[in-house]
Formats: sequence, C-alpha cells, structure tokens
Amino acid sequence: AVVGMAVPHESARLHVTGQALYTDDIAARTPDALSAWPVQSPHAHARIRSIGTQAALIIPGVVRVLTAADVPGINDCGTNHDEPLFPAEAMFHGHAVAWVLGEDQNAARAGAAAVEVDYEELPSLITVAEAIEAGSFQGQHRTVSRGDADAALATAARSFSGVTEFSGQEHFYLETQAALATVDEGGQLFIQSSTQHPSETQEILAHVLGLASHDITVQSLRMGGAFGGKEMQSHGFAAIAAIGTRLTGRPVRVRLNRTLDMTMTGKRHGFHTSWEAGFDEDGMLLALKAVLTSDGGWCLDLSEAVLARALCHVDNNYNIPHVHVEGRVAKSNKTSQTAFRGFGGPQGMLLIEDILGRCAPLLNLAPEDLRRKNFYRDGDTTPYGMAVRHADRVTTMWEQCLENSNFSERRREVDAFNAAHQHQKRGLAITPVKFGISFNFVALNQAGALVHVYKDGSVLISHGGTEMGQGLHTKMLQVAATALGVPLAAIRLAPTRTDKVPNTSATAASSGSDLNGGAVKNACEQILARMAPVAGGMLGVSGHDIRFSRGVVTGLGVKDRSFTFAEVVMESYLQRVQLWAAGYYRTEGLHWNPALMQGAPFKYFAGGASVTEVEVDGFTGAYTFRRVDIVHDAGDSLSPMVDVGQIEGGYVQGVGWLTLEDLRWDEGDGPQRGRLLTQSASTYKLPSFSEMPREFTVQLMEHAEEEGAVYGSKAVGEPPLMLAFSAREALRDAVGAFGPADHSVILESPATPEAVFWAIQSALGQPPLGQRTARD
Ligand code: MTE
Ligand code: LUZ
Ligand code: MOS
Repeated sequence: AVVGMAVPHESARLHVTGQALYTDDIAARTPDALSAWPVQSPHAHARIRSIGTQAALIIPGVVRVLTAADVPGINDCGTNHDEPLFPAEAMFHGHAVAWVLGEDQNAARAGAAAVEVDYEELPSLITVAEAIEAGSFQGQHRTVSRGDADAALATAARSFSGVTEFSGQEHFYLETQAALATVDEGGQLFIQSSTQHPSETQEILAHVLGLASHDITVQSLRMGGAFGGKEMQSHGFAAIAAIGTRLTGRPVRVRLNRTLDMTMTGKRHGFHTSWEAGFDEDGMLLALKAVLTSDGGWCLDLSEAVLARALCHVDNNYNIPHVHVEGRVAKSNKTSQTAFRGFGGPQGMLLIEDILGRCAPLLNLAPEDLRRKNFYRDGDTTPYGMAVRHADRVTTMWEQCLENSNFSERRREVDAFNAAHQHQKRGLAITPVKFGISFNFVALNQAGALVHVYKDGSVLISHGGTEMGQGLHTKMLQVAATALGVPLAAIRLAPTRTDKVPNTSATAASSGSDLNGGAVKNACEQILARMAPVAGGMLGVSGHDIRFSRGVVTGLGVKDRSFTFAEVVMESYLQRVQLWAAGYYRTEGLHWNPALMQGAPFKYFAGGASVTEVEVDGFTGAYTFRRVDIVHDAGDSLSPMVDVGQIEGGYVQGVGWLTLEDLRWDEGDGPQRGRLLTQSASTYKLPSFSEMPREFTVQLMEHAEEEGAVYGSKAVGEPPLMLAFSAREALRDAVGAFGPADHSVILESPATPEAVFWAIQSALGQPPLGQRTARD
C-alpha cells in the first residue's frame, strides 16, 4: 500500500530549492498591494487618551491609519471577547494600538513612527509571581481530583514538597505571521493567511467586518512552521489586512519582521507550580497535591484549554492513586501566551518528571528505577477517570530503548568517566512519554474532505487540514492513493480553503492526519462504492468482487481481463455516476466533563521513550549532547520518513525549551518595564547544529497498529517534544556527579549553561560565587 511507504515530503523539492511559496511571497507578487505596520505601545500597561494621525498622514506613501473607529463590526479578534483588535488600553509592551497602511513597508513604518499616541501609564504585573501576589487571574480555575490526597500525604512513609517554576518558549517558526487580503467586484473577501485555523480566521473576520462567513474565503497554502503559534495568534493580522482592503479596495499585506513577531505574539506558557508528593517505603507514588499557575499574559486566548491539558498530563506515564491538582491562569502584562507543541502537556509532565528527578536520590533509588516501578499497568485509570489502554506499550518501548542505547553498560562507563574526571562529568537518563490524542474540547474532533475524480482518472483532493511542514499533505496524498487503489502520482492536492471544506478545526492537537485522513478515506470510499458496480458490469462480476489496486481494476476470479482506473472512471462518467464526494469523519467514543475534569477525552495515547547522554563542563556549565536513542509509537506509520523527521524535530525543539531558550522580560521599575529583552535570534538562543546530539537514533515501535485510527496509524506531531525530558534529567544526573552521592539536584528550567553552572556550585556545596543574576 502507498501508506507506510517512506516517501519524501510532497514539497521537499520546493522547500530546498526555494521555490515553495509562502503567504508573503504571494503578496509580493500581488500588484498594487499596500503594506501595514503597527504602532506599538512603549508601556506595559497604559490607557490610550488619544491617537494623533496628522503627522503620519503627511509622510509620502502613507495611505491610511487604522484605528478602532475603522472597525465595521466588532472590535475583537479573539474567541473570548477579551481581545480588542484596537485596544483602549495597551496591555503589554509592544501591543499594537493602531496600524498604518503605506505604499510599501518603509512608508508604513515611517508613518507608524509618526503617529502620536497620548498614553496614561498604569501599574503593571510582569511576572507570574506578581500576578499571583496581586490575585490577578483570568478564566476558570480547574481541579483534577481522585481519592484523598491530603490523607495519603499525611500517612505516606516519605513525602516531599517544593516549588518548581519553568519558563515558556518562543515559537520561532521560520516564517513570521503573514496575511494578504484582496476583495473582488462583489465584495467577496479572499484572505491568504499563514494560519493553522482558516475556519476560525473566517469566523473572526466576519465578526470584525460585520459580514457573514460566506462573504469571506480563507486560504492557507502552507506555513513555514507554526507549532501552535498560528492556531489563534494569526487571526488579528488577517483582520488588519481585511479591514485595510475593505476600506481602500486595494490588496493589503501584513508581514511581521522577527522582532515584531516576537514582541507581539504569544508564546508557550511558563508555569509556577507548588507541590507535595508522597511515596511508600519502596518508592511507589501514593499521592500528588499541586497548584499549577500558568502565565496567560494579557488575555485568555487558548489558556484554559492549555491548562486543562496540563492538568491531564501531570501523571505522564505514572499511576498516582491519590491526586489533587489545581490549575489557574494568571493575567499579566505580557503577550497572550498560547498553544505550543504539546499544548500544556509538556508543562504538566515537566512537573512530575521534576518531582521524580529530585526525589529519586532521597528515596535511595536510581531515577530509572523510580520511574519504571511507577508505570501504569493495563487496567489502571488516569486521575481524570480514563482507562489506560495498551499500557504495556510504553513499557515495551522503554525496554527496547534501554536495549538500543546499551543503557546498563553505558551507565557503568559514565560512572567510570565521572570517577576519573574532576571537572567534566557525564550524565545519562531515560524518560517515558504518554500523551493523549484528541482535542480536549470534544466538538473539535471532526473533519471534512472533498475528493474529485476527473474523467481522465486524475484525482484532486482537498481537506480541512493545513500544512506547516509536518507532512500532513504528504500523508493525505498517501491515504487517498491507498483508498482509491491508485499510484501516488495520480493524486494532486489543492490548497486548504474554507470554500472547499467548511467548519474545520485547527490543524492542531496532533490530530491532523487522524481527522482529515478519516475524512479523505471516507470520500474515496464513497466514490469507489459507486464505481464498483460499473466495473462489475465491465468485468462480468458483482460490484462486491471488484478490487482497485495500483491503478488497475480487477474482478475476483476474472483472470483474463482487467481495466485501468481511468477506463472505469470514464465508463462511470458515461453511465452518469457521481465521481466526486465530500468526506466526513468524527472521532467516536469521546466524552468529557470540563467542569469536573472527568471522562475519556482522548481516543488513545501516543508515546515513547528516550535516552540521552550529556557531558557537562564544571568550569562553565556548558554541555554537549553526546548521544540520544529514541523509540516512539507512531502506530503503523502512514509515512515513516515524515514521522522520523517529526520525532527528531520534536525532540530537538523540546531540548531547546528545556535547556537553551531563555525568554526574558524587563522586570524592573524603569521606563522599559515589561519589554521583551530577548527579541531576536542574537539574544534568544535556539538549538542549532552545534547542539545536535553527536549520535542520534530513532526507532519506530514495531507491531504498533492502532485499531480504529486511519490505516492503523497514530498521531505523531506533538508527543516527541516531550522525549526531551531525558536531556534535562541527564543534565541533572551529570550535575549530581559533581557533588556527594545521593543528594537531590534542583535544576532551573531552562537548564541553560548558566543555570547548570549554578546547580554545580550548589552540588559542590559551596556558597554561590559572586553576584547572582537578577533572575536568581
Ligand atoms: N512540524 C513542523 N515541521 N512544523 C510545525 O509547525 N507543528 C506541530 C507538529 N509538528 C509543527 C510540526 C504541532 S504544534 C502540531 S499540533 C502538529 O504538528 C500539527 O500537525 P498534525 O496534526 O498534522 O500532526
Ligand atoms: N485542545 C487540545 C484544544 O487538546 N489541543 C488544541 O490544540 C486545542 N485547540 C483549541 C481548543 N482545544
Ligand atoms: Mo499544536 S500546539 O496543537 O498546534
């Protein structure tokens, strides 16, 4: 079958030759297009008394200044009615309070600099600690609870408590936010946007413009990366382009440069957590009690759903009998934090992995033994009440990963190296991943597709999912080829558009191929069901005995004759058989009570195991990743090369979050308070070639068919990011080796070389040297 074949990404050639078009490439080819530039607030929080546009309008090339007065419909670009497109109060440093349209970007930019805004500064909350202190929260507080955590903690043989804080992450998709709006003679708007969520862009633009959804078509051709950062955050930029086009009649393009993007758009949520964990004498987890506070930034965006997923992943792969975990979203004067690969799952799991990593030495257990003995077993239930099916899968992958990595022998080598070296230490760790697949908002688990078979036998497919580099389109081509029994070359894929498939969900929650694959397959099966009787007539057998495979149509028991797919298509046309179909899919078996946080929100769990070895330099805290071994469950992979790419990329992106990427805001009381200090690649360190593991092996789990998902496959987009916990735990292991045996190592997140240096100092039992940084 074509599914399961290791084919290259459908756009790989275009990507590497520079021919692939992104939204702003199309904009650059659009004659007469105006460019937009924002007027950004220089304050973290300020009321806007007035906006003076005169000085801007006299600048050559400036066409118009957009303010709240120009919004024809509702001045809001979110889904919670807390996200004014043109705010009356600037809510964070860099917030766009007006936009300037110019003949080109330079004119618009000069115009934006000339707009005179009169601000009345207001007090601001920058850190999550400040927000907690001020009682500044937004959205619903949620709790996942099972058993009696207080009682279990009171009687536990060993209990520990702590505070774990960790920071967010900049998406740093290579293509920044971009949109292009045009309008036709009938007033129909056509928006091309770099978005994961064309349908929601369409709906929000309808509100902002005071139009109906059918007045607006949104296309997402491809994205140069999104990672959750274009699930919601793209809408406002599309809205600016759309308003500009409605007012001027000219195409309008919005394209952020890197600094605009970093200062204006939301990031992964950082969290503050406080926790208590109880164990029995053998290290079996008895209870976990915790409060998770995410830093939501200035408005809700997806923060409630992200928090819910965090709360449903504090268990990772561990059975915890008594649980009481509360979650709340802080409101602060920062960008509105949003979806980012894992969608809160990584944050929830970081908490339990941090707890286990800290407690293992105190329980006199090797971390891998503490982790392993607490794994879920078949028949166990998660704290939110969902049965853990196939619990043995993670265990199998864990054991496979120990074997592939030669773990026990390398443990001895690492110990020998550490005994022989005073100032360099190595660390080795293995961690598991279990990640729930499905949107945790049940209604979103549906998708549509449109499949056309033309008279010549060629096939055009459209589906509701968007392509962000993850290979969804490649997989959909493979699914259609398999379902129709034709070669890959017979299928072409049309750009994702809201006028082809309506009411789509975001391509998110890793469910793009499950949902859209189900819909594409359904459409193809409808078409074949109509063609089969025609072929049956041609071959003299019943339609039930017709087989479509590799472009050839055969009849069961008919040896001497067959037809090509195209021949049967033409005959079907002549017999007036409909050769196109709309496909639909919805995930069955989900139920979820969001208020009680109980139910079965996921169709299944994806997961894996990873081993990382690091070497740390004691003088500087600098480290290298020596070797990584991964075993991951992608079910019966639809596209193994694509999936291995997702696993490698996810791991490295996770390592970035946990080690190098260090978002900093100005937390002082000076005039720059609230300004993002890390607003370009020169100050925000991303993983690059030098951080790549020297050795890197990825194995897909064998015999991994997932019943009920498309062709036995599993979602793969987000879960591998969380394989990076083994990198963090390996750093903890190496730091521990600098100090006395069996002491607990507290590691900041991100574990930057600086943070590792200070952790080593504390392992050495010395008072910290010199002046510590503001962050400490
Ligand atoms: N891979 C690439 N190359 N670029 C991306 O933007 N986004 C990730 C993941 N892998 C992303 C990626 C995120 S956050 C999700 S939810 C999934 O892809 C979405 O696509 P899927 O549902 O088709 O897996
Ligand atoms: N839930 C989820 C969501 O699990 N993942 C998502 O990406 C998402 N997006 C919107 C709403 N709920
Ligand atoms: Mo991915 S964070 O669900 O877009």
